[in-house]
Amino acid sequence: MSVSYGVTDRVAVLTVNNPPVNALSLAVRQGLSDGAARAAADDAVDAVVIMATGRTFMAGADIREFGKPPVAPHLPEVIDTIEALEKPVVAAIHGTALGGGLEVALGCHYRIALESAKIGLPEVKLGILPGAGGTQRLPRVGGVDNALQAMLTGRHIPASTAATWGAVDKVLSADADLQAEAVAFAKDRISDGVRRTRDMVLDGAEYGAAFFEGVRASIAKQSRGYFAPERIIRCVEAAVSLPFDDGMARERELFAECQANPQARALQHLFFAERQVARVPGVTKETPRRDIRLVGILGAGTMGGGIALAMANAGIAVTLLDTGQDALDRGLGVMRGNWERTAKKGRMTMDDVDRRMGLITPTLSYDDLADCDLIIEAVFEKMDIKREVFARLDAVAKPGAILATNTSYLDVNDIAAMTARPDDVLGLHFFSPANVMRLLEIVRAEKTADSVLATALDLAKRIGKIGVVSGVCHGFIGNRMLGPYGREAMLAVIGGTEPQAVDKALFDFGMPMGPNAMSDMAGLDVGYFNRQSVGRENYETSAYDWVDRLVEMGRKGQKTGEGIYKYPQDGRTPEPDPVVADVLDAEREKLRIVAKPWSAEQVVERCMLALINEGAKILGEGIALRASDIDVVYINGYGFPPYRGGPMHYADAMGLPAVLSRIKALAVENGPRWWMPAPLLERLVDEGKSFADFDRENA
Ligand code: T1G
Repeated sequence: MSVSYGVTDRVAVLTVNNPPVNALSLAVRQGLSDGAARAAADDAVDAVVIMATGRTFMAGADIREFGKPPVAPHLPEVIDTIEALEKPVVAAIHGTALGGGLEVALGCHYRIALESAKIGLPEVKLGILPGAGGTQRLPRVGGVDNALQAMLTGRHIPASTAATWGAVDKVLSADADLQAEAVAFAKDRISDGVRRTRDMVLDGAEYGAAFFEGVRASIAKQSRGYFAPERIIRCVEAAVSLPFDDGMARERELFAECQANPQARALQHLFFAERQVARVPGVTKETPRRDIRLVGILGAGTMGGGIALAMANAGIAVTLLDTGQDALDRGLGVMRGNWERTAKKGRMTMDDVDRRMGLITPTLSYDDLADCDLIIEAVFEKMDIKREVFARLDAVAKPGAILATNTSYLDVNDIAAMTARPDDVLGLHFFSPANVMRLLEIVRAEKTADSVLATALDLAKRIGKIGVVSGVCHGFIGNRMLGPYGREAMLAVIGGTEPQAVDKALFDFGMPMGPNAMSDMAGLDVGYFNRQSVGRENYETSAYDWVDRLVEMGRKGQKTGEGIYKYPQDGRTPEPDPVVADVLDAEREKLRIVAKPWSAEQVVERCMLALINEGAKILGEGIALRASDIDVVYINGYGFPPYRGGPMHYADAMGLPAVLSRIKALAVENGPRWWMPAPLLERLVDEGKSFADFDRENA
């Protein structure tokens, strides 16, 4: 039974039961519609409560129904039925009332919530907008500004905040008996009668064109390239200027526009992709997990400090080891400074800062790691240093302790072999800043035990990260794909395209910044040493020799104030530098290259096809479990525009036959060395399949 009907003290209680999140499936919509009609006709009923069992009030429409023909009763009509009741209807909210779930609550005449509850309209994250009256009702009960912020960010709003808005009428203690409170509240409303949101008049006078232009300007940066935010604003413009039913009609038009846009499919693909990553062969609910109470971190520098921040933010105690007191003090100072800045923004208190600092125990001695359940090394990226560190860790760590390397590239099997416990070793590749970036590549070595992997997957969730499992190869998933992408960008430059033109092409595609600016930010010397370690025969020297010249001139990027760009303004804003143009001219002369700038389309095509082809190789080699995992890596670790779904979804949207045909053409134009099509790509095209098909068949 998706919606039960019971009567308590002349109050009908409609209870939704559709685990895991009480999504508004067809059965739930039908149950709510029938329950409302039954309550209307029931003479033993004077008021109605709508609530849900399990962990949350309805968390929205059933996303799994998207893409299928909609089936009546449609949610807007169900909500209209509820709102039209002549008996007061109270929504009793716990957990997260999101999307269509909140829209049901807004169609009720009153709303009460546990203080632990949250409300939200996160449809924008799915490339759509609230399509069951949320854009018309939330502005009416919660205020236009609040409603716009809620819908444009998709954030979850605590019940206490929603109450200040007027969107929630009463907030109960987290341990209150929600049903009993709701029944009592509903009885008290009988004398008040119904209060229909649709009848609330919005004074549009203060929300004129200038107001909405200000809203558009305020979101321009974070909504760059997105389709739905503009449509949400237009819905609210309708809410303040049209009668309710006309506003609803406008909402329906704009909802349909969003649903028809490829961004909706891309973002809905991403929603499920980010939940698929936790499905890993050999890991089930029954797989034993190890208790992680105390984490040891080697290295108090940028990475080690960031990882320590991430752990302490999740309430996990840390023993932070470095080789020198100065390094330790510096690291602790950076951590305290980070938290104090957060406190200054009002997102935590100074007591929180002290509590978090209290979780960090600095030390200079390996012996102090003896009680750690997990030890993560974030020391210099040199294999001989890693080997020495792991040999020492193996000697001090307790039995059953997990030993993890934060290496970005190096062979985790090789590192594990330095210990007598290879089954307790894996890679935990954090992305800098480690306390901010959501992606965590969990590198499964040949001997990594299932329990170790299961523990790492749970830990990722516990510290608010998305843990994607990778096999062992040079650069794992993300950095391995970054190679060909960067190669093509650098070939565009040496080929005659200005660095800023290359960067603009990819920025306009939706990347957060271009590869030249990104290289300057990471430090040109990082790539320089990496190329030195792999050897000239193993990379496209013509793409990088000009960059190496810059490094040898001491131009290492932002950290030296100049690299591919110069940074005279503020050390961060890139400006073209004629010195670099001269270096490029000299290199072109050496290579006998006649400068011929690439168009923006050529830059995007070659960088994307290189990315996709490498991704297909990674997938075909079993380094990545799914194409959608690769999408999750690239969106959460490298800023690939979410509204394009990730490189592999983007390839599916282009069509793999077209992708393969262009890669073959590039192989003819540029030689096969870098443009050999991935075998999996050729196989899928032969079989008429997509990367999504591959995932479905290998789920
Ligand atoms: N529909 C279908 N399945 C859903 C779902 C949904 N709305 N939300 C979650 N699931 C599944 C999810 O795939 C996973 O499945 C399981 O539930 C647990 O989710 C008309 C059109 C509610 C905050 O965008 O934000 O309403 O992997 O791992 O971390 O205007 O789920 O176990 O098989 O995320 O505790 C708007 C989306 C829809 C909310 C819980 N609503 N969900 O987080 O668990 S559009 C949303 C979430 C809409 C209306 C429009 C989160 C959560 P599996 P989980 P969680």
